[in-house]
Amino acid sequence: MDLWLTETHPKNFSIGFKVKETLYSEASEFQQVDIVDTEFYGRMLLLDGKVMTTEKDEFIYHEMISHIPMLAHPNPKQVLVVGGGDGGTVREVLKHPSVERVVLAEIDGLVIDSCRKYLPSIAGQLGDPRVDIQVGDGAAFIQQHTDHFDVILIDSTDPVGPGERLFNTAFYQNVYKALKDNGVMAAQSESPIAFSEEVTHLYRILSGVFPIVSPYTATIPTYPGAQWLWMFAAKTKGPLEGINTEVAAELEKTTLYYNQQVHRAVFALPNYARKLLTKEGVPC
Ligand code: SPD
Repeated sequence: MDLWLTETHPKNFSIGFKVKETLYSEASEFQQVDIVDTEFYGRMLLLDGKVMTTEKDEFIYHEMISHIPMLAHPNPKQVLVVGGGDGGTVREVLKHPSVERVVLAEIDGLVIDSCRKYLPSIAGQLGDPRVDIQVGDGAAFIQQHTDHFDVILIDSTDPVGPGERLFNTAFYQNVYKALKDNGVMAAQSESPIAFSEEVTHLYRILSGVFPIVSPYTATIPTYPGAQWLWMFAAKTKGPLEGINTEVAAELEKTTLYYNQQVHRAVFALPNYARKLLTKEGVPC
């Protein structure tokens, strides 16, 4: 009998995957954690039944959330990843030669442990000596730091469950405070088609905290709505001012999605997405 996994969306649509095998299924203190092997997308991590990452398309999300902000910083040494327990963002951050330390602040230790065991191509760099894993509330961790990080990456779940606490003004005020003066950040910011209200909400919050906010986009086939956004935010410099082209040129020899042409293109947003990035936010 064929076994299909269905992710349902509150707006009454769903995405389906034919399953080969369930590899891991446990309820943690925070959420249901599943890792399944699927016919087309390979192994995937689901939290509370929502797809977080898959072996086949994870490179798009992880390269986008990390390289765009990392290359906008002249010399990123101290990096914080909030969420991101699957390790994909950390793996990409470690490709930058200036990085001395990456803190991974993930609330759910079960996510880290299960990904290390069942998703080694994604989580395989979590044992790197530059990685400092802090299992706990990322919001509380950020609150304890001032003028400390060069780059902060918010690799959260959707704004429900444990991820909800990462979508409010107080949290981003603390992100601002935890960044050094030339610090930059990027946050996963949902889909302009499937999560239009959330996009407007996050853009308003960030614009109230940071002088520079630049959303950018790519397509993630396994996420609801497929077209996805991240928001770059900085204290002093736009995302395309002073890109570290030497590092970018080295990086693009190995990346699967990132290259310098893509880098310039991702800030071009379609009109329906631009309309969400106003005070009122006008969903299509
Ligand atoms: N709807 C899925 C949103 C997931 C965003 N975070 C993914 C984590 C991958 N490291």
